Amino acid sequence: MILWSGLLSPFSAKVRIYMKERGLEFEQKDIPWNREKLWGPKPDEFLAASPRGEVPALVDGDLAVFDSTMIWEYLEDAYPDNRLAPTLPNEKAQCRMWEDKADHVMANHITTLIREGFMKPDGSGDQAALGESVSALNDLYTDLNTRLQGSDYLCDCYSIADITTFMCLTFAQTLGAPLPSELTSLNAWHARLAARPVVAAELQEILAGAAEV
Ligand SMILES: N[C@@H](CCC(=O)N[C@@H](CS)C(=O)NCC(=O)O)C(=O)O
Repeated sequence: MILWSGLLSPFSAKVRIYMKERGLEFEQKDIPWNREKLWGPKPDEFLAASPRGEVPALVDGDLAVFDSTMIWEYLEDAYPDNRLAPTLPNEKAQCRMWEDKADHVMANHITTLIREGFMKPDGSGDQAALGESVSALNDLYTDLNTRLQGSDYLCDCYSIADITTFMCLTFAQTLGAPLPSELTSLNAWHARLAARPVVAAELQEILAGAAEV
């Protein structure tokens, strides 16, 4: 399988971790990112697999799948051993909702932190928008902490919901929305995930890549 990814894309990191945790082998082809041109250049071969021009996209034989969620759902169906998503309907629905909250709510706030903070390090960014996003992320951290009280993971097993949320939370943390220390269940969960060998290796690569942009 070929995985079109971006080293600094949380959506790509989520799929890389997911596939490595499951022992699914793939060739990684990265689309570069820089502050001036953002994502690109994008080769035709990539655009053929990803009609939105977004990473990640997966090519498995004749099939091209775009969007991180569609990718892991496909992989759960096509390669059912050693799953990383619950199968019971209730747990599966909850897992998908936590994943969606990270992908769509947390990620939107991260975009604001990147656009108004990281890209404008001289303080010229929209400070009100930054403040709103940090505050919304803190509310989400509190929800996550409540969910994790008495549980090691967001669902009934280590799952794609944990991986997705972990990646968003880690990006948010480094971009100006740190984890409050009083949210002990959330901090313990974060440390638990960061200690997983696959996750730790991925984080090291991302940090090294981030230092170069
Ligand atoms: N919903 C998509 C979002 C993917 C996405 O937004 N990818 C960004 C990188 S983090 C991208 O490729 N952007 C391309 C561009 O802006 O040109 C997913 O889950 O895969």
